[in-house]
This record gives sequence, structure tokens and C-alpha cells, in this order.
Amino acid sequence: SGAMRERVRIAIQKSGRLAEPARALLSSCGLSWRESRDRLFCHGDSTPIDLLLVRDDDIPGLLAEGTCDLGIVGRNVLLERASGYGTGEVPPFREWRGLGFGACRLALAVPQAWSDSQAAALDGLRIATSYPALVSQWLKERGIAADVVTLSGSVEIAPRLGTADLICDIVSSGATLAANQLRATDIVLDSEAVLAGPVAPFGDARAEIAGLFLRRLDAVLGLRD
Ligand code: PRT
Ligand code: ZN
Repeated sequence: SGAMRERVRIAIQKSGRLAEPARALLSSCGLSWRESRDRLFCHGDSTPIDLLLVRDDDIPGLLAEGTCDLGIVGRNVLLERASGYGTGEVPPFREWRGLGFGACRLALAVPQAWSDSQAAALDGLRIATSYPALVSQWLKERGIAADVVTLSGSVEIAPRLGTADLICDIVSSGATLAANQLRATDIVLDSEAVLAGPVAPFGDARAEIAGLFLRRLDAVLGLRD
């Protein structure tokens, strides 16, 4: 959005895996907030940086429309949305920093009973996933003609239900795959929580605020002395 603003809005997950570590990281950067009653918007106290507490899936869209300036979101969610932009279209957001928490992998997983050669021949098979754009891109890059079946949840039971032959899902410990008699094969994406921001620089007071925040963040992340 073209509106001039003098405060920076950071969107983070309201609840879920990234919510607490994101707040802790921002606190360690010296940010603090007045708790608002609805707890969807937290006004920054010590710095002109406010928080927006949302579903992680909404963060790329909020960045794209300019409702928030920065966001903390899984690389998997950010890149899935970025991959959804057509050729010639450039996503207005990008990863600014990897944040070192929320580590996981987007991985293909096949029934444990499959042999390695079965797992390597995916042409004509159906892959269930909540990440259709990333999976389609990965298949295209390798010239594999598999069908992508988009599911919003419970992806790991798709092979047993017969709705797909294999899956591509987020894995951290691997316990969920094991519980569903699946095993991971290829890694499509190594993910972690990232700071996402616009591709174009801010054209107003937000540039200085975001710059100061980044310097503090980099000090906390140990990227600089
Ligand atoms: O409510 P909202 O939409 O905001 O939250 P959400 O439920 O969509 O997201 P949430 O909180 O589950 O995950 C947020 C982000 O955390 C993801 O986008 C990833 O970047 C990251 N992350 C890290 C994970 C995991 N680890 C993870 N293990 N996201 C999901 N999982 C799932 C995984 O799919 C599996 O089904 O947790 C299950 C357990 O994993 P295992 O391998 O340890 O058994
Ligand atoms: Zn979500």
C-alpha cells in the first residue's frame, strides 16, 4: 500500500508453534507492548513497532496487501505463497532473515512397505499435500509427471484412505510418519521460522524503524559482532 506510516507492524502467529518463540525473540530485541483487550493488536511501548496476532497462513497475504510491514512465519508457508505467483509476477515479499527456530522439513513420504526403487519412480502416482505449489514446482524441476492432490489437513492418512499413493508433508521428529507407517524419502524444503518483509524498501519513516530493528535482531541472532 502507498500509505505513509510512522510505525512498523509485525505480524506473528497468534497461537501455535511459532507464537511463543516469535514473541520471545522480539522481546529480546528490546520490543515491548501494551497488552490490548482483544489481543489481536498490541501497541508497541518502547519502540514504534506494533504486533498483529494472526493465523500463520494469513501472514503472506497481509504482507502482500500492506496490512503488515514484516512477519514471522515458516519458510514453508512463505515460499508456498510465493510459488503461487505466476511466471512474470514477482511476489511483493521475501525472506529477510532465517530465525533459527521452528525447524522442520517439507518431505516426501511413502508407505514403509515400498522398496527404494518403487519410491524413486513417481510418474503417474498421486501425492497428497497442503503445499501444492512447492510440490508441483519440485516435480516440474525433475520432470516427474505425478498428480498433486491438495488436502488442508490429515495428509498423513491419505495413503491408507486410498486418496493418494504418497504424501509430501511437514516433518520434524518423524513420529507422525512412523505412526502412519510412512517413511520420508526426498526433502523438498528445509524450513524454519523466518522474518519476512517487502521486496521494495520502505519510502517513509518505517525504513529507519525497520533498519534499527534489523540491527538489533542481527545482534541477537549473532550475525554481527
Ligand atoms: O493456527 P495457525 O494456522 O496459525 O497454525 P497452524 O496449525 O497452521 O501451524 P503450526 O503452529 O502447527 O505450525 C506453524 C509452523 O511451525 C509451520 O508452518 C512450520 O513452519 C513449523 N513447524 C515446525 C511445524 C512442525 N515443526 C511440525 N512438526 N509445523 C507442523 N508440524 C506438524 C507436522 O506436519 C506433523 O503432522 O506436526 C506434526 C508432528 O510432527 P513430527 O514429525 O514431530 O511427528
Ligand atoms: Zn496455519
